[in-house]
Amino acid sequence: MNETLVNQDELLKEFEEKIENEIKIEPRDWMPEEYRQHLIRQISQHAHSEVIGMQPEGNWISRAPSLRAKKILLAKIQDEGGHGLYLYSAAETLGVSRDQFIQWLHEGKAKYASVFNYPALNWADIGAIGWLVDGAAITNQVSLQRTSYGPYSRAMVRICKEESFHQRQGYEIMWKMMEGTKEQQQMAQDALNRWWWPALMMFGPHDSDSPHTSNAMKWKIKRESNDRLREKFINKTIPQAELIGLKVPDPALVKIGEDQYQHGDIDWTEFWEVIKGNGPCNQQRLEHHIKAHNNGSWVRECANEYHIKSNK
Ligand code: BYC
Repeated sequence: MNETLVNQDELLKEFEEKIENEIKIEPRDWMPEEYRQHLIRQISQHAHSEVIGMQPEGNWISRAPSLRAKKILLAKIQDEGGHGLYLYSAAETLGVSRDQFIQWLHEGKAKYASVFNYPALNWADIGAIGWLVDGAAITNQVSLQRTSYGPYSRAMVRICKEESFHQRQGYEIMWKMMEGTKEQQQMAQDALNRWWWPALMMFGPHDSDSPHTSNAMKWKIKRESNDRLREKFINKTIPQAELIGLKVPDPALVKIGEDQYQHGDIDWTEFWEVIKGNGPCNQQRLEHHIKAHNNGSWVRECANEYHIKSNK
């Protein structure tokens, strides 16, 4: 038998044993090309989501209702930028440069979470984003802390610590509004009505329609499926809504056990349309990112120049 083939078989066996035994795969370890490509796609999309996700909230920094609220929102958005950096760094260990990732984003070849293509219309939306969008993200990310690729897993551990604060600040905004005037209560309910379904869509299509789940579970990149995570999120969020007097906008929702719910149909046509670029804010989000990236070119040039000079 051909010597390289034998060697490939041995390397694959070693890789599979590591996965089986919960040993992390590290950047210099041998890995199947499909595993590497899978990670490049998922981690870079995750990084793009963090950075594009700064836009709907960034829009409200200058209009926050108090200095306290402004400081909290600023810190949260800054954290999201940091999450993007951890994730781009993790993705770069797979042999693709940051410039390439950004280029794929700008060319529309890389995705980012569909939820960020919806507008943040008023202050209650900032509450709903923190509570629901960060709440959905953390449900997924807690599970991803056990992902098989070392740099991704370590980035997730750091991100989760910050994300739980984000979820709480969003819930606090909703809670305060529910203690306020009738109008404020209506704003909070309206924000929940608009963000509930896009938040459920963050977990991706049903398992039966998810082309990547099978490999992701086999290689332990994902530790729980899209539907399982969505279920977990729903089960913990509905009691939180009820506690402050909000009603989840799902007429088909059924309680099937202690903190266990079955949800109504998700509008998958809307999901795929948003992913294809036809959501309310897709064009705006991408154009803004391109503009900000181009405006920042002088910073990158200066940093490179400094780096070259300081290494001479
Ligand atoms: N949005 O086979 P599937 C944050 C795509 S930011 C867009 O199930 P997979 C925050 C999917 O990519 C944190 N696209 O895929 C920041 C695939 O298309 P491609 C956000 C989606 O990868 C600022 C196709 O549909 N979290 O917290 O097994 C402010 C088939 O899907 C979506 C992450 O990014 C979607 N929702 O599972 C506030 C989590 N869903 O790639 C908050 C990291 C599916 O073949 N990512 N697609 O062209 C993941 O965990 C997984 O990639 C997903 C999808 C669960 C999203």
